[in-house]
Amino acid sequence: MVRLVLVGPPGAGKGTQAAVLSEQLAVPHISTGDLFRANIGNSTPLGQKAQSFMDAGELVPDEVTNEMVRERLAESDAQQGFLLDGYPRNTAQADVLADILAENGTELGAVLSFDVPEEELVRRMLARGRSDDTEDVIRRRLAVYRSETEPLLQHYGEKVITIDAVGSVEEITARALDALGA
Ligand code: B4P
Repeated sequence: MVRLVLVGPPGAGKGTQAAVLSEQLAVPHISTGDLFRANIGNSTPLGQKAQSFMDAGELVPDEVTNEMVRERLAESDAQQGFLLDGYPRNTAQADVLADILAENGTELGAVLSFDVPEEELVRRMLARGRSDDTEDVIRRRLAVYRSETEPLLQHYGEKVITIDAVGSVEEITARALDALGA
């Protein structure tokens, strides 16, 4: 069963690849960034909590994020596997995810790490132009990635599969599927 996490700096193309890979692997694509943006769009209490953190390039507090993911993973479509995009983003979230999975008698299969040089990340995000893609906020998100998220690669150790995520979308999908043996 596919239980996969995508890790990478902001703008690395996690969301882009997750959309394709979830179809190819026939598992739901669960993106915490997309879930937050949908809540913001619908002006829910959760969206109101998340917005100021996202606008500043900071992580949304763990208790908000973890609860949202716990509820999403309890839905029926996630019982046959999942592809998590942008979660966990720090080791505390990774511990909660391990607990959620252990409660269901399962564990993560693999962690796909996206490797992209910083200047390419900044170029992609400035071209995308989302509301949190201004130069100052991008720099903050990159700093938060280095301090909070990158340590996950050490934390997950042998589960990590690193792919070169520079190239066309199709090339990167092929590398990811190849690395996963799919
Ligand atoms: P996310 O929504 O996760 O976004 P991201 O890291 O910026 O982007 P991603 O890597 O998915 O890149 P994409 O495919 O879009 O996070 C946004 C915010 O939400 C965070 O800053 C945080 O505040 C909050 N958040 C989310 N999860 C959280 C958590 N677990 N805990 C706390 N807070 C959380 O690609 C980027 C651009 O590159 C696109 O324009 C794309 O078209 C382009 N692109 C993709 N592949 C390309 C390629 N091969 N070549 C050229 N361009 C490419």
